[in-house]
Amino acid sequence: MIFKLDSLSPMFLKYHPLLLTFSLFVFALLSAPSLLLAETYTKAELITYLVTETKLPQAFVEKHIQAASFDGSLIDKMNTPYESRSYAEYRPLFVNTRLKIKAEAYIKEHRAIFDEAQAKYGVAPEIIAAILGMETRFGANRGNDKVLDALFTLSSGYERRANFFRSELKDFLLLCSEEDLNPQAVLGSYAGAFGTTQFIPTSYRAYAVDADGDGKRDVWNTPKDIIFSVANYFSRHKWDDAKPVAHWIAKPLPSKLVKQALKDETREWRALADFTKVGIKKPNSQWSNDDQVALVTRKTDKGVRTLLLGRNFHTITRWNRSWNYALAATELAFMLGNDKCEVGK
Ligand SMILES: [Ca+2]
Repeated sequence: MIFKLDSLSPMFLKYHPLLLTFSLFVFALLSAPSLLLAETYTKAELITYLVTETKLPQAFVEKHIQAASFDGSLIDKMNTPYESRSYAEYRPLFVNTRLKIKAEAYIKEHRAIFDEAQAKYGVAPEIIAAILGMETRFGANRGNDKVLDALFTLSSGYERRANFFRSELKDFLLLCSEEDLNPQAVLGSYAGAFGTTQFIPTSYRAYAVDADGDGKRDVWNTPKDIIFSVANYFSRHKWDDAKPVAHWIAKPLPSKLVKQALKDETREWRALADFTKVGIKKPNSQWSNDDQVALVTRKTDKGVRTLLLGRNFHTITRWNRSWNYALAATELAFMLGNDKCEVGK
């Protein structure tokens, strides 16, 4: 259900919209006749673009794009995501006993698969289960919007990210062709994510795994494909089971290094030892002096607090860029018994 972003760099996001529009305009001039000012194209132009980019048969692209409907309510949903809530509001949606019980049952039911995935990819069952629980409650809530309509709508009417979603639409048609799916029949979230894993098309094409070897990467109903696909994604984004994720710390003493680190947020990583030298205490024995860490401050219901982040936190934000999401996933994994995921109070 939750929107993922893994193909745009943070720098891209920092561009001012005007600058972005301008650079797209320049790019459009340089690469004419392809269309780039997304909000202005017609279905016919979109079909031409998609046929050129995908090399799929014109008839296939035309049939499905002509059937795609624009749904303005999806754009409203994009503009009010769960992730923009405060952590105090967001946390209880996922860090709760109900989801913990579901996750424990899911791990128990698929214990052998989880163990195999951990041996192969080095990703613990608790973090995979936390992700699947948060995404879809283990497949119970995979979304009821047509992915085709969602991606068509966002690629033509969600100005801020239109080009991103048009590229996802391209990959969606490709994956439907590759996996022999009817594009008009695939349901998912309002942001075009689908399956128990809620992959967007580019992530599916890059990271989904056919773990049971039946020739299909079934992220909807095959537990082994689902669990291995998440494990593969985390492994490819450098998850390390041996390392902690994040921990609340006492407000650090002001120092040049801390000021710089907070200014950089996660853009520069430093050894924990650099911070312990200026008075920051190691949260617990899960952390080592040579861990690569970053500091962030966040507004919480307990005021502005400082969070020590490890590289694993960054890995979760590659799955979903929301820090609310990443912190809740970490807390849920801790509730499931993964001591590396302790974030403190
Ligand atoms: Ca399979």
